[in-house]
Amino acid sequence: MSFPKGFLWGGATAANQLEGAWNEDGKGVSISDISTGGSAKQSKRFTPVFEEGTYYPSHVAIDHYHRYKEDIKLFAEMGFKVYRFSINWTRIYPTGFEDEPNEKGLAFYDDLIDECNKYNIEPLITLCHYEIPFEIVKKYKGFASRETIDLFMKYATTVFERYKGKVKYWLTFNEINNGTNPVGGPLALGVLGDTENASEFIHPVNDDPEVRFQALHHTFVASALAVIIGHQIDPNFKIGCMQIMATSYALTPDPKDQILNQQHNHIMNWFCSDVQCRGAYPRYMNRYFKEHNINIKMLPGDTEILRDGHVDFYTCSYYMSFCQTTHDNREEVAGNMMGGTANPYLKASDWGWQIDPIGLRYALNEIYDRYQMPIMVVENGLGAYDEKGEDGMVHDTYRIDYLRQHIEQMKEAVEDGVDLIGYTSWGCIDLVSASTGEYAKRYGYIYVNKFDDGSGDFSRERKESFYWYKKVIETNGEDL
Ligand code: BGP
Repeated sequence: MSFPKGFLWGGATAANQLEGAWNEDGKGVSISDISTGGSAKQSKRFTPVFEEGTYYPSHVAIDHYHRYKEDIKLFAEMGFKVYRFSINWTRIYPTGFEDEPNEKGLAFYDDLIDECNKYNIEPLITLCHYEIPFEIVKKYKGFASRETIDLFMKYATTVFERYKGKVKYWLTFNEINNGTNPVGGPLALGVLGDTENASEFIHPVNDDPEVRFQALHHTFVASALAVIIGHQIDPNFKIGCMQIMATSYALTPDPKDQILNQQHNHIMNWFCSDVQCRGAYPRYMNRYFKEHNINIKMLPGDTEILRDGHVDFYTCSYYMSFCQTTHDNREEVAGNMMGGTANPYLKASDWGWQIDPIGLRYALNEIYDRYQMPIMVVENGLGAYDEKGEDGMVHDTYRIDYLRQHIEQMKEAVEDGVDLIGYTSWGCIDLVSASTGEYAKRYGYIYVNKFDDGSGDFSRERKESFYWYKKVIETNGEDL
């Protein structure tokens, strides 16, 4: 039982969570730039206008913009075969509306990609990782307006043209299915809710399902057009979708729980990938739209675009699982912008995310049965408080345990016959958390000396997990 030869081992990040330099070299403001850090374990706070004296950790993040060479070198030392990162749309088109791209923004990614290629690290680029230009959000509510498709395509075409021949793997939208829920919609799709009541949540929630699902439709069309045009620009491009996969179980054998769970899975785990992998809306959405009074406006030609623009491979994040129940005695748990009922058989992380390695094997089997496409797990990991030991090193054995158990289950899935082609664990270097906006929730193999009170010199240090992951990659997952 082993991973296939050439398996793509690596790590994943997102521009808005590690680059910093949020307004340097012509960069514009993205939807992620307008949030402060929250307090640990809570959500970050949305600020519709920048507040004097307020600390926004993501604005400096881990200063990767100026330290990328050191970071890529460390990734190479671990033996990375692939590095997943995002291009920040607002470095290329600062407001989204410019006619010409910002050369300085492109120059940064030229250098970053060259640096990866220097070490034979395959770049895997996310086109939009919660980084919609804020001007597009203000003017159009992001993808709620059809106009945003063209703005996105202008950006996607620019980077495809620039990096043809140099980059093979692309993902269109990070965790697109986060748009199905009111809390995730703003970040994933730019559909901000009422900004006047914006103090409590990551972003003002959008609880109008019609707006969200219309925005999702536009995002599907944009994603499919990117696949079509990307393949025209470089036939060797492999362009994938990216979903949050959170395995969901019925809490009890009560058939009512089973049906509820099936319905939850349809909307949360399958709807977006069914459209993106199969190239058409799934039949169960007709009823859902009818019952929720949702009328999706589609233009002639959209059906063909979705059909022709199905993705080449499936990718997902996987951190946790949930249960669903119709019964009252449930204990609610929260995850990354989602929620569900607690599973009594599982333990949770410090942030309450329920840890479920077997749920990953289960999910990979389900995904592969459904699409028969190559799969990559492009996010997975344990957010934890790290403390340095007496020897000055972080001994993150808890992180190693989490990762080992998940990799073991991926191995099982490969043995089950799943075509798993790669694994990029999340936050391979410590960075700013998406849900809390803080440094305290760390995921990395590499410790970054930067803290939520603003102190720290950004220096990088190898954790115990660094050496462990190096060995995992060296042995292609044999020595865990
Ligand atoms: C995913 C996001 C990432 C990342 C990760 C961990 O949903 O794609 O951007 O942040 O979750 O989440 P958090 O940072 O909230 O712990």
